[in-house]
Amino acid sequence: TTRTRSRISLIGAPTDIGAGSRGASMGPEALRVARLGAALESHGLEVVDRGNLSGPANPWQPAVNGYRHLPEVTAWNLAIHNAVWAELQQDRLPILLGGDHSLAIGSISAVARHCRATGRRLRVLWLDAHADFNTHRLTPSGNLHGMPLACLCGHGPAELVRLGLAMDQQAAIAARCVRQIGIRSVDAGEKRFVHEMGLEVFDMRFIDEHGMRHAMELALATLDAQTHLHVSFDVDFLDPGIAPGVGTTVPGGPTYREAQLCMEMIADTGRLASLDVMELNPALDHRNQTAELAVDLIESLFGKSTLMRQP
Ligand code: B3U
Ligand code: MN
Ligand code: MN
Repeated sequence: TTRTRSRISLIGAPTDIGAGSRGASMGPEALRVARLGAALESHGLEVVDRGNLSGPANPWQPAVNGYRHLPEVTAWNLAIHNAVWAELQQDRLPILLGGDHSLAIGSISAVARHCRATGRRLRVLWLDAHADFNTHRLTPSGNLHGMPLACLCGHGPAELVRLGLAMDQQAAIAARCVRQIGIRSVDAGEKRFVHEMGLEVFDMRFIDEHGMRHAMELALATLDAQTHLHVSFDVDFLDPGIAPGVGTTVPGGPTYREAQLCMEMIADTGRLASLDVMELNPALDHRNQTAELAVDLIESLFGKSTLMRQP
C-alpha cells in the first residue's frame, strides 16, 4: 500500500473573483500567518511554498449571461491548473490556498488529468455547506463559486468545462467520483440537478442521524491502492460558531470534534494526494481564529492525531 505523499507544495491563489463578497483574496496570507507550512513540517513533511499565482484583478461587475467575471475566473483557473499539474508531475502533493471555491475547477481538472495520465482512480471529497452545483440557469447570484462542481462534471461554460480535457472527453470528472459532506444550503433548482446527476451527498441531516463516523465510512468506502484522494475543503463546511471567517456562513455545521474526526478518518486512508483550502475570508475573521482552526484541521488531515494508532 502507498502512503500519503510526504513532499508538499503550497500554492497561493489570492483572489475572490468568483465570490459574492470580497476578502477571500487574503486567504493564502492568513494561512501562512497561522504557520501552515511549519505545522506540516513539524509532522515530518517536506514543505515548499511556491508563493502566490497572479491573475486579473476583481472588477466587481454584475452577471453577464448568468456569470460574474467569467473571463477573469477562467484566467485564474488556467494558472491554477498549470501550477497543480506541475506539482503532481513531480510526485508532490499540492495544497491550493484559496481564494474562493471557483478555483477548484483549476486544481481538480489538473488532478483528473493526472489520474488519466497515470491510470489512477479518483475520489473527490467535497467538504462544504453548499453543493456548488449551480449552472448559469439555476444560479441565484451569478457567482461562479456556486458552480465549480457542476463545471467539473461537464455542466458549465465551455472555457471552464474544457480546461485540461482531451478532445474526446465531455467532463473532467464523473459525478460518481464525488462525495459531498456537510451540505446544508442548496438552492431549489440546484437541488433537483444534484439528484438528477446522482451525486452522493452526506448532508447535515445524515450526519445528525448517523454520525460523522458513519458518513465518512461510507464516503471513504471502496478506495483502493490506486485511488488518488482529493479533498476540496470549503472552510464554510465548519459551523460558523467556530469558523466565522468565511463569506457565506450557514448555521448548523460540523462541530470541532466532528470536523476533527472527518479529517482523521481521511488521514487513516493514506490516500490523500491533493487538497484545496478555500473560502477563508480574513476580512470577516476574528484575530485569524478561522485560519488557525483550518491549520489545526489540516494537521489532522496529515495524521497529527493518529499517534495512538499504528498504521
Ligand atoms: N448557492 C448560492 C450560494 C453559495 C454557493 N457557494 C457559496 N455560496 N459559497 C450561489 O450563489 O450559488
Ligand atoms: Mn464551496
Ligand atoms: Mn460553501
